[in-house]
Amino acid sequence: MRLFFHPASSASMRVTLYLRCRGIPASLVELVSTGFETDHRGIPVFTMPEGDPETEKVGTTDLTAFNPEGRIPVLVLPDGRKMTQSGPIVDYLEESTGRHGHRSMQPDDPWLRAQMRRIMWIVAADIQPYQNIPFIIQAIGEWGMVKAPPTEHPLRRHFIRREFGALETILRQCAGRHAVGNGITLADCFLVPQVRNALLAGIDLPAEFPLLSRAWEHAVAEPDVEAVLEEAGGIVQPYAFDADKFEIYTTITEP
Ligand SMILES: N[C@@H](CCC(=O)N[C@@H](CS)C(=O)NCC(=O)O)C(=O)O
Repeated sequence: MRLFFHPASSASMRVTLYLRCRGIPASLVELVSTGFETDHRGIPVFTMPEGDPETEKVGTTDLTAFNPEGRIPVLVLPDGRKMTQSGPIVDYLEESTGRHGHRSMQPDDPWLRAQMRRIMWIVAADIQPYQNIPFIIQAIGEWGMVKAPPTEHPLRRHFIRREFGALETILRQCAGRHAVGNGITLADCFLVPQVRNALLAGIDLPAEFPLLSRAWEHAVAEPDVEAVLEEAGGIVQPYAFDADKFEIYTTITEP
C-alpha cells in the first residue's frame, strides 16, 4: 500500500503517527509525500508528486484528478483502489495490517475504546474543519469575515477552545498516563496534530487545558511520536500558508 501525505497536513499526521506508533513497516505501507504550493490567496494546495506512477496515470499534478475531494491523506491499495478520510484509513489499516504491528493502539475495554473514538471524532469532525487555514482565508477574502492573522484568528481560537474544553471533561473520565488509559492509542494520534495547531494559534495549553496538556506531554515524550513530529518540522505546527500573498489578497478584496 502507499499513503499519500504531506508533513504540513494535520489529517495526514494522524495516519503517520498511527503507522509509526503501531509499528507497521514501510514494506507494508510506503509513505509518499505530495507536493506543496500556495495559490494567489496564500492558501496551501497539495499536488501530486512529479514523476510518481500515480501522477503519470492521472496525467496531471492536480490532486483533484487523483482524489476528487482534493485532500490528503489518500491510501492506495496494491490493486489500485483508493481510500480517503484519516479515520476510515486507520480503521482499514488496523483490520488489514494490524497483526504486523508490535504495539496495540486500542484499549481492551469497550467503553474506553468508545471514548477513544469519541475523541477522534471530536478532532476530525468538530475541530479541524472550523480552524482550517484555507477556510479562514477564504471566509476573510470572499465572505467578509473579520481580518486577522489566519493562524491566530478568533474563529480558529474559539472552536479550538470550545472543543478542548469538552475534551478536558472527557479526559477526566478516561485519561491515565495518556488520553485514554495508560497506553498510547488512536486518540493520541488524532490529538497530537490538533494540539500542534492549537500551539500555533497561541493557545496556552498548560494554563487552559491541564489534562490535555499532560496527555500531550506524555505523547510527545514517546520516541515514535517525537520522530514523526521532528520529520514534520517540530512540536509547534509550522506556518502552512503564504502570509505575503494572504496580505495582498485580503487588502485588494477589502470591502
Ligand atoms: N476529513 C479529512 C480531512 C482531510 C483534510 O482536510 N486534509 C487537508 C490537509 S490537513 C487538505 O488536504 N486540504 C486541502 C484542501 O482543503 O484543499 C480526513 O480526516 O482525512
